[in-house]
Amino acid sequence: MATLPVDELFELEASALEATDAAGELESLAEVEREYLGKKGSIRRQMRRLGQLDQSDRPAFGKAVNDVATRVEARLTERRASLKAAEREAALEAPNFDPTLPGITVGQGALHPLTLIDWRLDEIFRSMGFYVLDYPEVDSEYFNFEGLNIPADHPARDMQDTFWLTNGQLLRTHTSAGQVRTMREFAPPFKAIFPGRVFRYESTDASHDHTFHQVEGIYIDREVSVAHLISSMKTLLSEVFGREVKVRLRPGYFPFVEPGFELDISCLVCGGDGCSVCKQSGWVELLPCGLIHPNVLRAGGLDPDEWQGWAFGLGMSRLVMMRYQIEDIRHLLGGDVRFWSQFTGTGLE
Ligand code: FA5
Repeated sequence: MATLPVDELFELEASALEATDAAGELESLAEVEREYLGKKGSIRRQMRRLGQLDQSDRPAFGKAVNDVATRVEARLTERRASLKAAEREAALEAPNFDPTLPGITVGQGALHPLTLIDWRLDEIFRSMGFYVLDYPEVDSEYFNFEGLNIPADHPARDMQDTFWLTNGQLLRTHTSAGQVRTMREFAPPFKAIFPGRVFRYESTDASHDHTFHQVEGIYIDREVSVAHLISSMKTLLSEVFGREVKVRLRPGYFPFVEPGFELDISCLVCGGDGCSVCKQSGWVELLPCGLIHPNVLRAGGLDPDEWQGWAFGLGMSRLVMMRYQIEDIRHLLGGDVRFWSQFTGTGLE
């Protein structure tokens, strides 16, 4: 070891330790670290001397350099901790720190009213034995129209102006696009709902948006009845509102149901007196429904002589408006957090 050039190494260690102890701030400490232990620092540079040593002396010298680096590193870490502690202490003692000031409050999040109603509907329908399903927003012409007994030249296509994609697919105009899919997926008898966003290429007003939410419901069994359909719809509404609500039933035309109905709700924004939501009529179209057309059952792979079904297409956005007395549908997807932070709860109470 006597032959090794360790004197300079130990001198370096002494000066590194001294500089470490002398550093009065974290910044100057970082400078010391760079100077001695950085890639080009003076301790690391000692390694370059290995090449000038006898082969037999190299391991011992290499170890000595590493030991020095470890000791200096340890002292730097110690010093860094004590400088940080001193910094904290100083900040607490500084005259501009007032520990009695209230902290920064973390705002409480809120669920969107659509989510509240969506969760509530899921709960109601699950309790009645329905599956809750999810189908794609981008769908084919077949599932959105053809399979629902609406061929290309059918005037009913104009009832729902469509956003077409360049690849021939479309943004579904209604959740009914899931009907044929469900029939192909599940063996009857079954009951299912599928909530989701739908899109229509139309201008907006207080009760119409181009993007809105519906919930489709479908029930397939050997025998189903209009009476059961209507009573299920009334149960659904009284569960959501927690009381009986005034509804009216009218005949409605949809190519995929026969007979078809329109179930309207007495407008809860104006109490039935007339407003911009109900177009001064006192009634809001909410829940079209009917018995599934035999052609749709066939498209779903079911024999209409053996199976029957009912379906409904609930305007969920409008239901939310009625439930919370929202006077313009465009608030729902307007993106203003102040709007939905007014709603509280989980929808399940
Ligand atoms: C349909 O979409 C049918 N698929 C419903 C259906 C399903 C009928 C199953 C029979 C059997 P309609 O276009 O009327 O129907 O829309 C259904 C509901 O969605 C309406 O009653 C209304 O509440 C809501 N709705 C329709 N257009 C809009 C819109 N632009 N903005 C907000 N809600 C709308």
